[in-house]
Amino acid sequence: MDALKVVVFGALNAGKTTFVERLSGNELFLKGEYEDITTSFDFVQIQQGGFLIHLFASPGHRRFSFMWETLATGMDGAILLIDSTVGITPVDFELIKFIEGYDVPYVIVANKEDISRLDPEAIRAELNLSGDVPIFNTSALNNDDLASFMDNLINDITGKNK
Ligand SMILES: Nc1nc2c(ncn2[C@@H]2O[C@H](COP(=O)(O)OP(=O)(O)OP(=O)(O)O)[C@@H](O)[C@H]2O)c(=O)[nH]1
Ligand SMILES: [Mg+2]
Repeated sequence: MDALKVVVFGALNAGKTTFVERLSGNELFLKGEYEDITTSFDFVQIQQGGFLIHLFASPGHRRFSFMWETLATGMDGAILLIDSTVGITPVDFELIKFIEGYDVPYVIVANKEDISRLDPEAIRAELNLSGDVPIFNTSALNNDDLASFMDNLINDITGKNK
């Protein structure tokens, strides 16, 4: 089975660990946290769309941003999680720039829509994203279909969305 590497990025507390946990059925191979803050990274493998996906979640704390590059090495696609309760922050701008430097498909997921919801087109305008970057709203806690975002990303990676 072909393997793909996908990395979830996002600001502190955006819900990255929750997202990968729920997507994988709550069974992370590695959960790198101390007192609920990710201090290393999370890792799990899932099978989807005929691929074995090596799924990583980065630490959100700015102090650990030196690890982004290590995690991004060899990635085939990325997910940027935005905390809808906070809105778009400077770290999101930085992460977009960082991810775009890798020239891989990525999707934006505005999380915690159960508390507040950001308009996808307002996100697109604020982050100055082209029309082909998919932007979704979700709640990692409540949505049982997080796999659909991964499907969308897999299709972008494999060119099926084209
Ligand atoms: N209401 C709500 N809470 C959420 C959602 N997703 C995550 N949370 C909560 O937000 C908090 C942070 O979640 P984490 O998954 O640890 O966030 P993270 O992005 O991995 O945090 P760091 O890795 O430390 O940056 C936890 O209390 C989660 O339960 C959501 O969709 N809705
Ligand atoms: Mg985390």
